[in-house]
Amino acid sequence: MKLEVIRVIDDDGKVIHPEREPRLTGDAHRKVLHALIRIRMVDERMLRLQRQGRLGFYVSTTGEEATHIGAAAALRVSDWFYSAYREVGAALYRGYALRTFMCQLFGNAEDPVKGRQMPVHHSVRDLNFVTVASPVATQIPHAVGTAWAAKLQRKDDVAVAFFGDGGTSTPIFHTSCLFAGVFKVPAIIVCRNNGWAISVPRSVQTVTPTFAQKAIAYGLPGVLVDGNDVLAMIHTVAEAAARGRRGEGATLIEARTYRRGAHSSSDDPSVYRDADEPREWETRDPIDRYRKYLTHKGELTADVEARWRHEITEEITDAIRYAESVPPKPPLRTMFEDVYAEVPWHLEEQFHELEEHLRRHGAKSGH
Ligand SMILES: Cc1ncc(C[n+]2csc(CCOP(=O)(O)OP(=O)(O)O)c2C)c(N)n1
Ligand SMILES: [Mg+2]
Repeated sequence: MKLEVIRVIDDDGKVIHPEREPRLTGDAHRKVLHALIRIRMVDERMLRLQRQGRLGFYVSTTGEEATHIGAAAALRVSDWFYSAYREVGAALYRGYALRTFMCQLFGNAEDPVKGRQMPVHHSVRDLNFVTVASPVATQIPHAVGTAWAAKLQRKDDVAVAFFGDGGTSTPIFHTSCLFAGVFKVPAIIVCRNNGWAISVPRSVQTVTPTFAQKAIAYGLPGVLVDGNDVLAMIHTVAEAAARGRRGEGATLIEARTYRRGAHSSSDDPSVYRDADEPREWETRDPIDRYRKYLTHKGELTADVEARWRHEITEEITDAIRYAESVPPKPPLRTMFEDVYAEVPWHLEEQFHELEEHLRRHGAKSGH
């Protein structure tokens, strides 16, 4: 079976499908481009910070930004965003503050998740951006369940789940699609196919030519989209959201893109991947394509982008300085909080024992 790859612009930013072109204002377009550039620049700085030994771990999304920024631009903030570790740009797009983002990476006293998660596992409750999931694909049933809840409550919210090509090899991907189909829930199930699952290439992840076609078995529409075309992402996710809100159920989307960088700051792809492969994908860069489109349209000039880049550099420097100035660890007591609404007596006792222990052995305890 052959699926068309949904595109709006070509690699030179020329519109090839005007009927799919999202009708955005100039400001809305600039907001999307700014978000793409911002997450690219944040990734570059964070990787350098990690190499300098100032940050323990980082995951970048270089080359894949349009997948989740496009989705964020197509949805409302009231829609639920469930992601893996490569879609944090969606939280930034929704307004997650860069200083808070940095505090999470440092696990310091102002980290909203109180040092209980690895860096990059952001959780932004007021923006409906649910805790980043690292166990592969666990976020898919969560999103489907949330979508089901919206349906039962007769709300017109949708829930989107982002995961990688590797996620499709898990049982929960299949059960989630099956459930979403049977219960007709307003979920948008997005496989961000970036060609690799750490060192496992897409060719051994599945024998079907696309991931999108798996939708047929679950009675869902399956859409294949160019994940490096942000306008195609906006178009596809907006259509899926409209279906969900009309009560027509879930959509499975395969967004084709490519992981240009390492899996994470702990990975070295040179031992398993030909160095020419990422270079080929640089010619399909989502930012370059969109910049050309906006320039042709007369919505962008080089000085505007230069100003943004200057401002973003300053903003990142400020966020790093801020995070490095905050006490490096969350208060000890936070270890005993949040499981119960009120800390019960036995945990209270353990906290006091720990305090006593630290009084005696503080210098050795490292806190
Ligand atoms: C259940 C589970 N198994 C294994 C791992 C280790 N692991 C972390 S990321 C990853 C690969 C994920 O690849 P993919 O889904 O394609 O996402 P990508 O990293 O390419 O964005 C694996 C196997 C894990 N985190 N969780
Ligand atoms: Mg992958």
